[in-house]
Amino acid sequence: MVSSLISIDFLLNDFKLMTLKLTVPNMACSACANTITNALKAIDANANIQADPKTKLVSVDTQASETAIREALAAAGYPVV
Ligand SMILES: [Cu+2]
Repeated sequence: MVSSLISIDFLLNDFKLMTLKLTVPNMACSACANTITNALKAIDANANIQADPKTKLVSVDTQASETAIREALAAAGYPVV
């Protein structure tokens, strides 16, 4: 039936994971990395986050939009360049 096909397509799109790799120069130590991780978990509790103060890279597997992730980081004091 057409209606069930549409709802399945909607579900697949809704749960699509995206991997973001972002550079966050203000991340100086592991406490910064924890703050970043918590800020992103508040947006997407199921996100898989790796924040490395040495490389300044934050890798996020998330269903949230890149805009939402960037806004959360900026609000936490860690803007993305
Ligand atoms: Cu720090």
